[in-house]
Amino acid sequence: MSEEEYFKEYQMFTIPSLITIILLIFIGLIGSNAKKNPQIQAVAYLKGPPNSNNISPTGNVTFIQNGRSVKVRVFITGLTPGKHGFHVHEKGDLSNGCASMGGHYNPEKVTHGARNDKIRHVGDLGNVKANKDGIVDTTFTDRLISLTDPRSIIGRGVVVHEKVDDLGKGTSPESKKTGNAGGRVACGVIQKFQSLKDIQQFRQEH
Ligand SMILES: [Cu+2]
Ligand SMILES: [Zn+2]
Repeated sequence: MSEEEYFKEYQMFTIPSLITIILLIFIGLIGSNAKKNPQIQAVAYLKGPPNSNNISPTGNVTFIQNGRSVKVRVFITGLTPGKHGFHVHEKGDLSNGCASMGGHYNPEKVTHGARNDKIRHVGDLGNVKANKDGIVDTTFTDRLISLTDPRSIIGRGVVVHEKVDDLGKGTSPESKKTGNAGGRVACGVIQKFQSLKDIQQFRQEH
């Protein structure tokens, strides 16, 4: 066998083999990803009316169920700098903008509180803090909200408020109900997602 023939045969053998190996690696990666991601996930795309600077707050909140707790990732732009009350509200109803989302999600009919308080609304997620550019970029874990029954927040609303939530520590009676967080500057409906494809499709539709 000449060197050229040998090389041709070598190529014929190796190129299809390489393709097969690459394909197998890909299939393996997809498979392991599916196994690694059995968690229930949800997302809310937030939108709000233009503020005094004519900027509309927008953002997204991602929820990942991790055993009994839920990891919450928040990204919002267009807010005024400082702390803003951040809650899950009862209804995923945008028929009258953020105003139709009802009160704080409170299935146990208790008083308003901070995220780390023993007594709080299920929807009480405290405050998020916007930096000097009006951006919130934060992650936290909560043990009371859930993406499964009976305290599921799927189909309910996320609301970002104009002002800081006093976490039930204020002096007015309203403090134990709403935290005096003021108006609603952005909101969105919490939607369940199984895969990245669902998220892409949802983004195209909205
Ligand atoms: Cu609220
Ligand atoms: Zn509350």
